[in-house]
Amino acid sequence: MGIRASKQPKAQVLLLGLDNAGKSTLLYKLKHNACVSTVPTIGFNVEMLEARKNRKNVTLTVWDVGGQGKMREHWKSFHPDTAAVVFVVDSSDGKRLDEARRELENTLRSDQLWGRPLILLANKQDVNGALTATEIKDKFNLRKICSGRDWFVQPCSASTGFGVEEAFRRVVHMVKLPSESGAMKDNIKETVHYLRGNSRY
Ligand SMILES: Nc1nc2c(ncn2[C@@H]2O[C@H](COP(=O)(O)OP(=O)(O)OP(=O)(O)O)[C@@H](O)[C@H]2O)c(=O)[nH]1
Ligand SMILES: [Mg+2]
Repeated sequence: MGIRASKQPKAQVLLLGLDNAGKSTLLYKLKHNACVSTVPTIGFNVEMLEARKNRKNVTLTVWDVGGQGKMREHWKSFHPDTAAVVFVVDSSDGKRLDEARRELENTLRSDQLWGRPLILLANKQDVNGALTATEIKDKFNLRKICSGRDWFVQPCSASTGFGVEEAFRRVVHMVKLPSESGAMKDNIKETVHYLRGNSRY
């Protein structure tokens, strides 16, 4: 079983967004199909999720990195080997949309993320008055800032589960596997070791 699992294609997905956007809630909804109560992430969470792509089993390693200001300087440590970026936005917090857009723009400028697909999640759609996915797409000027890469905007609620399966299916569909995009390191232990050795948290 271990041998078969290690041969399975793997890809790394980076989950980013401002603090309080709902990244960790989403990660645990995907992993356990449960609404887990979270605390702000200092450092990162990581989970491996199984999926089917091109009639094969694949493993997605999803890195959920804390979004507080002091954590954002560490986001770039996670760029190498990322096959897809999922950026989570709190659609109910219109006051922080500009801040979220700026952070997304900074992230997409990274050479290490060149050509990687972006899935933007318009989260917290269960909150009354939340901006729609289309409104967020327009405010972020996604068509412009994502030129040269595949992108998609998915409305969802990590709390209720609305749109979460669709979001995951979209990530699986858009992510390029190492066999499609060149060799990528996929050893989780090595990556954790690298991150611990290169960060201050
Ligand atoms: N109403 C509603 N609340 C949500 C949703 N997703 C997350 N939350 C709440 O938003 C708060 C922050 O969620 P987290 O998942 O911890 O946010 P985060 O993006 O991981 O935040 P950091 O770890 O600080 O970067 C929690 O109180 C969640 O319960 C959602 O879809 N709807
Ligand atoms: Mg978190």
